[in-house]
Amino acid sequence: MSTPKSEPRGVRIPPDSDAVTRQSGSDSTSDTPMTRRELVSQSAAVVGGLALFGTPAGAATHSARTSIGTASSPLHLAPTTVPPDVLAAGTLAPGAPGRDYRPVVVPNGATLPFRIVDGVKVFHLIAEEFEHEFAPGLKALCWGYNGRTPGPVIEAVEGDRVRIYLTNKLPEATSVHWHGLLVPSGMDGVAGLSQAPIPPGETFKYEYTLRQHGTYMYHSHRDEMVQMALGMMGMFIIHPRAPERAGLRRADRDFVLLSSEWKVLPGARRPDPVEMLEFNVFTFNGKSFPATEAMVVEKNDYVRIRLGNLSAMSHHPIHIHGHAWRLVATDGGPIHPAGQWPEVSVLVPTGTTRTMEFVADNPGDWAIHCHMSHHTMNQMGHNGGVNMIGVKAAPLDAAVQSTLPEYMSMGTTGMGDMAEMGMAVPRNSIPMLGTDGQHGYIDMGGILTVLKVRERVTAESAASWYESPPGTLAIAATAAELARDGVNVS
Ligand SMILES: [Cu+2]
Repeated sequence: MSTPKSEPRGVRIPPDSDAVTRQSGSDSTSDTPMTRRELVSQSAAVVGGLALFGTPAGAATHSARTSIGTASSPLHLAPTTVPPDVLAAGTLAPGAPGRDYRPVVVPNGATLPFRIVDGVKVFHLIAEEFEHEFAPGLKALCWGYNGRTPGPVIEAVEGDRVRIYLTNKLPEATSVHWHGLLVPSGMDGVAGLSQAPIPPGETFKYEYTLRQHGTYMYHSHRDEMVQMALGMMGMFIIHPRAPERAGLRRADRDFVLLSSEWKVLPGARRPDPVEMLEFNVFTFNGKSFPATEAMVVEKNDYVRIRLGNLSAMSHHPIHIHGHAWRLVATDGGPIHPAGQWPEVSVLVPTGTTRTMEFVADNPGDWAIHCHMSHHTMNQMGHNGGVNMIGVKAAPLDAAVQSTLPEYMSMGTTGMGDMAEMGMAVPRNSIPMLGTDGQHGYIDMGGILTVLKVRERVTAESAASWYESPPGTLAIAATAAELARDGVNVS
């Protein structure tokens, strides 16, 4: 890629972002105007400022002005808040939760524990089969990591050295790819291309230094069609080492949601990996609404939601109610503030992540869901067969009832009420499952969750529905109101 020397892609480099910005182009070639000698001397200056990393941001007043990986670094470089040679030196202490980052929240999920051995963060993933519940009433044998799908979130800090063991307890070979991570080729995890497949029973070791920050993923890269359809995926979060230095805001609540899609025929024991079109189970973090765990935040919290999508075939436009959010990063890196679009829906194509941030300033219960209406529907919405809407069913019902007295046509006025009728369903299936809300039945499922914005988060306010203040709830219009406003409903 040819990068303009001083103003990559039209982004103006602030006059003071000299040394490291330029130096950061050094490891790749000659597209910066700096000589090798200049580079060495400036690197020394940078290393001199190294002690500042790991100290509170306010204490750091100058030195290594790293490009923020957004505004001023050429696009082919890793998004980083510390100079590349500092990362390469491998001298940064392992990032610690609380000190270096505020841990993410994983609704319905978990983060992967680690131990530190000689300065290296050691993780252990176990690829295995287990029984997974998508929502009450629907279980299937899935494949994933450490007993869950998606696998536990790997959470680390830019500059960390990580060593990740993968033990294969599946009946076939596997491998794991680090989606979006800038790793050595031999660590990239594509079976056959970058490494040998990991046979059943074997444990492989991946080890590299995290030289970027952002929202990434991991997933099987061997027999992907089968292994990913059965659930072999997870998220990989790398916190910036020095966010304030790079103008990045710390979030009060930092959520991680990975969407996926499945074909589970009613009564089937396993998801069908051969399905290409007609998926019937749609999930956030492996759960279909109403099994998705609500995301609870306090009014005026600065909220980050990291959306990943590893569906086999679908892209998901994820929509937020009651707020507008900004797209601040993708799995390619952070977006310069000037380029951050305000949105209320963001398309998350499969194989990507989208990181959204907003101030939760609007108290209430707000849906966050895929806007493809078939993706907020559970199984039977897709196996329902005949379209009965508008059909005058009485004559048909009368005819059928002569042999099947219980028979009644369904769905002639729409399907919204079918969910709560509690119709008999095939074993191990969730035909039209929704749930009781405060104001009636919520007839949705799939990729939907609830953002609860509370004045004060307590166990009680988190567990209950939002109570609308007087005058702020839609209710039936009175005759007097209709007359007053000249609304004729006859
Ligand atoms: Cu969708």
